Amino acid sequence: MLVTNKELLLPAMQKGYAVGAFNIQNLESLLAVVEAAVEEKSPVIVAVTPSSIKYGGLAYLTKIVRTAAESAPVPMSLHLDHGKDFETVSKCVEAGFTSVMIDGSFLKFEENIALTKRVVDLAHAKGVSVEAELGRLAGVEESTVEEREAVLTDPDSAKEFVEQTGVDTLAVAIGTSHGAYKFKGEAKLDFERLRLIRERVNIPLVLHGASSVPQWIIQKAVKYGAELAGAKGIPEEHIKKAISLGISKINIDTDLRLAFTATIREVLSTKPKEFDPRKILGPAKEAMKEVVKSKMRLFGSSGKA
Ligand code: TD3
Ligand code: ZN
Repeated sequence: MLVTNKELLLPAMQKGYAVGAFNIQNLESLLAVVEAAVEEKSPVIVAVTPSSIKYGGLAYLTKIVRTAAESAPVPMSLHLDHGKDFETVSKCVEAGFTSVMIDGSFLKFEENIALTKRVVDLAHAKGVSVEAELGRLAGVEESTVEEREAVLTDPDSAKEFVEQTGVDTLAVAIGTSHGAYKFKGEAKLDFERLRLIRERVNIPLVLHGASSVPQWIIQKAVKYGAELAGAKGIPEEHIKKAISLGISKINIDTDLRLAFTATIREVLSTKPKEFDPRKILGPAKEAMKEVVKSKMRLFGSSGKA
């Protein structure tokens, strides 16, 4: 069934588990996520970014996700991930998304509040949930430790931001980053900061950039020709700790991409005579599905549908 993020995340916050938001771009990735949720009896968030909308088309993606949700025996939402402006958000609300993120994290505090508030007014009028972001996810290459810390979410500002905007969920920055290269040295998250934010804010909190970049997938990809030297993610124990400290929604994209493309590489190089797309993308979808299922078990959402 099709629901909003708020409906998925309030029970998660109360019971202490997290719901995964998995990015999809095409039919195969959608099937992987939905089949995983059904097999795990897990609630799930299907996430679509503006660049995926550009790739797959808003109408196509909305229709396939809503079609899946309407017949699925588990609750699912269709969520816009990293909506950058009011126009993108309103198009998605209009198209039938049940949840939107407005990412004003690059704006000044007051401007982020103003933009988020406009989105909240629009979305709530249509029964759509809103996620906003305060603080920024620093990149690994371009920033020093000091620069990374400077952009993490300030707990007092988070409280003020939530009160002033009326947003449903808040993405916080505690040291994660997007992509396959999150840390040069040891993975480090600011758990004390998360604890302080949780003390001051009583809506579901969201962790972006949460992929673990499993070494076994990297090794498989490299075995079949990928170049991924230095890829490193968030250890699974850190994810568990973040959930215990109050994270209720966890975004995963990179691990799914890695699993999918490592398997495509494997099939193409072990079966050089194969040219049926279904025989190449099918195994890739299965590999992605296994990763989604393992995330659902890690997050504690398995069996919660
Ligand atoms: O919002 N997202 C997914 C889209 C970002 C582009 O990859 C995330 O926070 C996912 O983070 P990760 O760790 O999977 O890159
Ligand atoms: Zn993100």
